[in-house]
Amino acid sequence: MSKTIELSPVTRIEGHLAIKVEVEDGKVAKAFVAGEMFRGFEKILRGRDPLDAQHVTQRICGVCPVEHGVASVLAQEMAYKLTPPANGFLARYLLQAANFLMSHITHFYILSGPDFVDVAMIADYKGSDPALVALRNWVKSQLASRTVVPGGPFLPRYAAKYLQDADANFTVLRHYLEAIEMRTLEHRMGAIFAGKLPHAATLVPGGITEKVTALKLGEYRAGLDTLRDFIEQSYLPDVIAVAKAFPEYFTVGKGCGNYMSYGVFPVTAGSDTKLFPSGVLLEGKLQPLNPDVIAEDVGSSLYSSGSGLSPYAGETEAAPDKVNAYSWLKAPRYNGKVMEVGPLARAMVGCQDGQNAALKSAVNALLKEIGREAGDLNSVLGRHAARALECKFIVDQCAQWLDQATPDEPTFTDFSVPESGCGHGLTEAARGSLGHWIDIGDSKIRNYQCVVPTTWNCSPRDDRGVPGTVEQALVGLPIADAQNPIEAARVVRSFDPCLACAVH
Ligand code: NFE
Ligand code: MG
Repeated sequence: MSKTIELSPVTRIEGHLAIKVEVEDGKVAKAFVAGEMFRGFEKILRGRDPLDAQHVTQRICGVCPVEHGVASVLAQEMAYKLTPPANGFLARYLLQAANFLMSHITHFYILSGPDFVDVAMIADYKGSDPALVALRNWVKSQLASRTVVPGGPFLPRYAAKYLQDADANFTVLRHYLEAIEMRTLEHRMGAIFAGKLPHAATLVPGGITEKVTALKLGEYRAGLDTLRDFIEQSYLPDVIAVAKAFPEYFTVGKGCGNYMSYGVFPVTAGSDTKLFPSGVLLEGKLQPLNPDVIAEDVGSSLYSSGSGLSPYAGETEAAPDKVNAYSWLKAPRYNGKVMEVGPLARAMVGCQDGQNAALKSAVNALLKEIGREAGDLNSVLGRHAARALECKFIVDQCAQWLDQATPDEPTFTDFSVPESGCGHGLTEAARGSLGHWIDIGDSKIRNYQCVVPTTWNCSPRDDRGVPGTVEQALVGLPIADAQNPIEAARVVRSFDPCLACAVH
């Protein structure tokens, strides 16, 4: 007998995501993933001064504003034929890196962690760690309260198998609390070059308006040392502990199997050699990225026109009553193919021969430690592992950029906005490939289109009826108890969706 399960909104992600799965014989037979909100940033931008774009688009999201700002200034630099000086590039990389680290650590501990950790066990904590004692007392007071959600944000929760060992749970819960402090630190480090965060005030085409001084570089370096310790001594070991405790999550949540990375984090200022290289892995074969074959379908999306258009020609006309459409996300495709983007995609592309040999050996070493094989990476826990490993590589790269920066040298190149021109800015955000496309006429924005990581991953069916990668990852998933569909929540959260971004 078939049964339909609807989750709306899915919690512990960003934004308004609904999933609907049809379960037959205990397994998902069909899945629909929908963004439930229209925002209209692409319409807001039309007719505005191009220099508004990096500020307006950062308001798409409070989680990855920096990456939207970076994508925007890259698009404008292409349109203005402009290259930043070395310090401008390096300060931007350090800012974007701080944002990646903030996003990944928050995702594992705050958003996904409670799917695996037995948070209720804290009520039985008998140790003397002051932070855990305070957490225990607070959870108990919440449980006794009649006026708020009992135990929130930890409880109520799905009945499921969580980490069994009490000490393992207490360890991860202690790190959950530390992760909140790391998040503050990462924002402070980013703000050294952003002026403030979220929403960097300093990003401009041609570089960055904040100065690079010895004091700023030293402050960033001090924060980096704390973060490196947390990543090496807490984050990676905790991901490994979860991976060993839930081996079944290396066999579910398989996405479409095609991976894309626009490439991010040049190893020196302006270099084409990137820590996470660009490329498209299509049916197991690596191809160079060709931005010209990116297009968006709207057959299943709540938009009225412009299916299959390149972003330069893209349109954003809302059609809330459109028949047979079910999502406010468009369906981006690469040469007509569904792509997975994000940390796993960056690892898959980066591990191909000729890309990043150090990343490949680190991925293999991690797989060996967990007792898994390369074929297991396309899974829920493969995504978590890729995210954690990526943090270690980013921290080490940051230390190199700090060495490369020259205090008090210029951070931006002056320019004027041309009367007409167009450009695209392709970068990677924490959740995957992010592109902004700008078309300028009469010195105003004629068209502005964003194609965003979660739009790729959470896309609805395209014009050929092919489901998006999260929809594909849900199909075949065993769901033991329709009242407690934690399996589906774990699959969806492994992609770290941000629906505010996806619908923009
Ligand atoms: Ni709103 Fe974002 C990231 C971007 S995801 S978080 O990372 O771009 O679609
Ligand atoms: Mg768009």
